[in-house]
Amino acid sequence: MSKISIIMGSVSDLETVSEAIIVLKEFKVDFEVKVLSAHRSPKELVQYVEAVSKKGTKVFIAAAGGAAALAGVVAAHTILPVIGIPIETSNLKGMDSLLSTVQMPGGIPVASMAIGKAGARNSALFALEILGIADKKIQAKLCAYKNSMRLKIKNTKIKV
Ligand code: RP5
Repeated sequence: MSKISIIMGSVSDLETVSEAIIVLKEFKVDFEVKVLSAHRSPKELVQYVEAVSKKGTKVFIAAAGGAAALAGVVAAHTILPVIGIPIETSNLKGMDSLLSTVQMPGGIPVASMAIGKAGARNSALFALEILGIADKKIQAKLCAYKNSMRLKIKNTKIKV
């Protein structure tokens, strides 16, 4: 069973979610990806969340845009951590997705990331940080990842 379950509200979210998938592949951590919608396939969504919560999933990543209920509905049906990716939208630039994801009522937490691709990348890293608490190999890879970013900045030369 995959440790990370990624759910997106529509296949149109895949371009953004791919940023998370790239990171998880780089870290060689098992994950699975599903398209399930809080509004369009609510029964199937709940069945899936309940089933994988029992089978060994440790963290959910939920990506949705617009009136983005997905992460919140997932969180309502599990006690596992849920990380939300607010998808950038054409009408409101993802502010709709962000507010729908982040403004959860007390008692049902969702860890909302930033809007769009940066949020997707961070969702994977945040999931890895959660798994890393009990996995020294993941922690070591996270340290190497941060160090490579640090060196890239440190070694950046600009001509003025
Ligand atoms: C949301 O509605 C999805 O997560 C997607 O971001 C948005 C638009 O979906 P499509 O109309 O592209 O399928 O539920």
